[in-house]
Amino acid sequence: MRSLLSLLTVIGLLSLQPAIAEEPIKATVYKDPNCGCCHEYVGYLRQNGFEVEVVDTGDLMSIKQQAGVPAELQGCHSTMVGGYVVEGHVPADIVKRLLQDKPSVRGISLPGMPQGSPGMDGEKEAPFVIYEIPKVDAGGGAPKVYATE
Ligand SMILES: [Cu+2]
Repeated sequence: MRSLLSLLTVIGLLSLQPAIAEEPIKATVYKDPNCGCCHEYVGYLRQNGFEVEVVDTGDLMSIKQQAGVPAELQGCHSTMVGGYVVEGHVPADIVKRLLQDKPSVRGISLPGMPQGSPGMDGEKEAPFVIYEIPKVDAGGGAPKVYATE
């Protein structure tokens, strides 16, 4: 009886494994309908295990204001994922790290649409610097670096 139970447990764990690995991460991307690189970024997220809902809007500004993104950290599109806001062309592995680490921030941002970043054309010329979007406005202080890639 006991070995049957443990066998069932093993089978149960085995069948759980792929479900966990393949579970898509739900995200919503707010973008301008005419933004090409934003559209490319949505495709990139989908290729990297995200289930993306796209909201086209001509009023991104109020979305960013509601999300508490300061002007200097605003990207060309806003991705809402796991209670965070992700601004701009942030690499997927860094978004996944954010969701695992769960830091006490509003979100993260890769400002300025650097060449060669996910969804952007061109060759990468310098490391991507991803900043924290603080929960409380830092009041003019320099933004903290979350990750460099
Ligand atoms: Cu862009």
